[in-house]
Amino acid sequence: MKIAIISDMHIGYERFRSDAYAQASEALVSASKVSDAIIIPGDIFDFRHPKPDVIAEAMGLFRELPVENLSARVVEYDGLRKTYTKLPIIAIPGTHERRADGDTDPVDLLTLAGLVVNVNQGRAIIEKDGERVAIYGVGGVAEERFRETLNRLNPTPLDGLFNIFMFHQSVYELLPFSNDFVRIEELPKGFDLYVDGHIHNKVEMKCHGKDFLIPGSTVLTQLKDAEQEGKGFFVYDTGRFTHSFEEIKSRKFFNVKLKIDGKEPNEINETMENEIVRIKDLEKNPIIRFELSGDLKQGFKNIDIESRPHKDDKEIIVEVSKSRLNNGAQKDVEVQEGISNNISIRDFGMSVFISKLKDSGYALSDPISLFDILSSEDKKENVLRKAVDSVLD
Ligand SMILES: [Mn+2]
Repeated sequence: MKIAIISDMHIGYERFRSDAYAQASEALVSASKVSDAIIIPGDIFDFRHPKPDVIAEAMGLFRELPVENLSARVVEYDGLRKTYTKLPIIAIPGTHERRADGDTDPVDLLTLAGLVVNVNQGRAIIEKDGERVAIYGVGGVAEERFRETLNRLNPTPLDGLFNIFMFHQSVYELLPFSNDFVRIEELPKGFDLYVDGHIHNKVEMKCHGKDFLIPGSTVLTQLKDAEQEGKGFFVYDTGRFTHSFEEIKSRKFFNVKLKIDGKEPNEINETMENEIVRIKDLEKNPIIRFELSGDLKQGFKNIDIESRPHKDDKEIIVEVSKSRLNNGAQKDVEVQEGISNNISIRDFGMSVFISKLKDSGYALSDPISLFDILSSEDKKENVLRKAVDSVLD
């Protein structure tokens, strides 16, 4: 059986809304043409409370998929919710969709609409031509709860069929930052394939001697080195135990590191302009991030470096990071370390937030929701009101 693995589509992602939609669509449509089933390890949506137009966008994508080639069928289901389709599109909620236990998350909505099968804390068996594949899923939970969740659920493979374990967490080997992150050897044994979401770049590793695959997001979200790779999805062949990566058309990202030692702002501005022109020759509509480091020439200020060079050109997106400049912007060693450890700013901020909460002896059942509320771009008074509500909840 050929199984496509598509992850972290982040439909509704505000910064690159049309990219998120177009690239999710391309991945789903291409996957449905070349595979017998599709599995999705989380973050279909960018929010746990997507607006109706975002839900409609996602529903439209699944509703209009060319499913004729998706020839496997769901033949058994044992999970938290009912299921309303036999089509082999199997998903779990990710951290962006996670809600309190028992509450309806957006993946439940897609499930109710008969568009996907939610295997959060449960299992589906799909079948094609007599071959059976079992997919056991654990939706994203707060990192510090993942071990206890595994202990409680005790996922075990079934005899005589191909078993996939699908989850949505950080793993310590990739982000050696918090002991809350599960280690690969702690994942349940005996499965034939391990599939993880959450991490937004492509990863191919081994777990208990079997393939451990993370396809990465289909949309750019983090503007860091690893996201310069092409986006896409895996297709795993359960008969041959092999996989391939199918690239999709995606807006390309260029992370340009500039050492600016002893230069004046004018020279740097000119260098950035030239670089933008060079990249535009290579790639239409690029996203370019300049990462500046070092010291400016004595007597000059960081503020005179253009924050948005080439700003009249609406086809490109340019971001200038000055946080590694030595003078001017205040350096925060911890943040620098977090970034160089290849953790997303959001994950890093969240770990700091959770460790500060712990230090203060404040036990919250769902610190991640509070973090998301506090870091949302809503009006300040709304943020405060929601934060207070959530703490008193
Ligand atoms: Mn994600």
